[in-house]
Amino acid sequence: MTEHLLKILIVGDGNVGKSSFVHRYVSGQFNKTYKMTVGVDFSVKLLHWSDKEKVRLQLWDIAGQERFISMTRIYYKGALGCVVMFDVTSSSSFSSCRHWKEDLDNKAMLPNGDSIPCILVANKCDLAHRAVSADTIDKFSKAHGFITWMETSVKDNKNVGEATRMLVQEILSVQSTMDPIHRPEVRVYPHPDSEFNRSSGGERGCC
Ligand SMILES: Nc1nc2c(ncn2[C@@H]2O[C@H](COP(=O)(O)OP(=O)(O)O)[C@@H](O)[C@H]2O)c(=O)[nH]1
Ligand SMILES: [Mg+2]
Repeated sequence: MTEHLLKILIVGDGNVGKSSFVHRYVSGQFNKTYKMTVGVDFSVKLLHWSDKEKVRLQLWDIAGQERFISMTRIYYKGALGCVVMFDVTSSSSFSSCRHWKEDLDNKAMLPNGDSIPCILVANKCDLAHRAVSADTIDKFSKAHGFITWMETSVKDNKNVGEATRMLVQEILSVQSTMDPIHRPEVRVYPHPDSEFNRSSGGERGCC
């Protein structure tokens, strides 16, 4: 059994739904009350990807507030994929995606120097008031090198798993084309801390 350890970043302006997205993906729940992320939050989820592969996702939920942006270089280190998120009812959060993608491409790259796979996520599609058209998002996504874009509603649990799956698929496909010495965190299972993994309860209810 091969186990891939993938660090994935979730970036975007504050209030677009990043923490809710991670919470929904990892625990299946949605909370209406807003709790600002300070700095970075970190979650793990184990996926049984195939008969031969497990994927351990590390999800780094990075605060969108300006005052934390200078710290992102440290957080981006070793990331193999990214979700750039905006709120479809907020045109300013969409405009910021250009900045988030540029910032990402400047600070995070694959061991071979390529930019890391990145998906553009248009969240809160359950809300009636859309500030950005699908056509505009589509053009932006293609022009800025995203693997694709997807509408999500964390509230209604729409496309949360699908968006993540698509990103993981792309990461694994990029990894498989890379020289083995450039593949950062691929381990053979079982490995020495497998006992520890078996007893850590938080990640069991996965997939
Ligand atoms: N209507 C709606 N509200 C959402 C959705 N996702 C998140 N929210 C709400 O948006 C607010 C900000 O969410 P949060 O996850 O804290 O955003 P973050 O600052 O990007 O981490 C919270 O009140 C959430 O309940 C969604 O898909 N639809
Ligand atoms: Mg947050």
